[in-house]
Amino acid sequence: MTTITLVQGDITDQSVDVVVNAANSSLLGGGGVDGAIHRRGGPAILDACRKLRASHYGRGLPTGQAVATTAGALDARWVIHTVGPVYSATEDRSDLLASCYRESLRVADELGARTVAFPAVSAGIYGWPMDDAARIAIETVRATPTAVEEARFVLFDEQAYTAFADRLG
Ligand code: AR6
Repeated sequence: MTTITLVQGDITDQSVDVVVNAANSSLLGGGGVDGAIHRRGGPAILDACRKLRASHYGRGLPTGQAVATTAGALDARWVIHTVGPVYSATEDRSDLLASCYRESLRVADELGARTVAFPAVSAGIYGWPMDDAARIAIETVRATPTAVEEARFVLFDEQAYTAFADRLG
């Protein structure tokens, strides 16, 4: 059984096996949680991302997929980079967002990780409404078979924390 826990705070402060990054398909960094992870984790993460681009993802990491690198100077063993969908009011992209969580857990299982910290993927710059992002995140983690013992959602502000807490019940 995977225990879902909620923390309000900064994901780069977490001591876990895996920190999940809400990346973009370039894997070359950006703003939001992606910027924070690269800043705090240092250049080893970007180096590893560049190598992955050269070896596997010349066209970018597709939306909904996930890939692992070193966690650099973070207090974690790996960063799993996943690319959330940009929110659309006219097209249902929920399954792509769910895929981010499923694929991250699949990669975490391959690595043998037991504790995984997730941000609210797509709920920042990519514009996903927080309540719906929380619903998809929690439903998907609950429904995904995994050896991960703790899935920790790390929510940056009170509004995000409350949205996840309401969903968790
Ligand atoms: N710890 C935890 N959560 C955070 C942190 C942090 N340090 N910083 C921001 N958040 P976002 P997205 C929250 O925008 O929507 C980047 O440029 C934030 O408040 O980081 O998937 C990438 O390169 C929000 O609730 O990710 C992509 O281009 C949540 O994390 C694009 O942004 C996700 O917000 C991805 O956009």
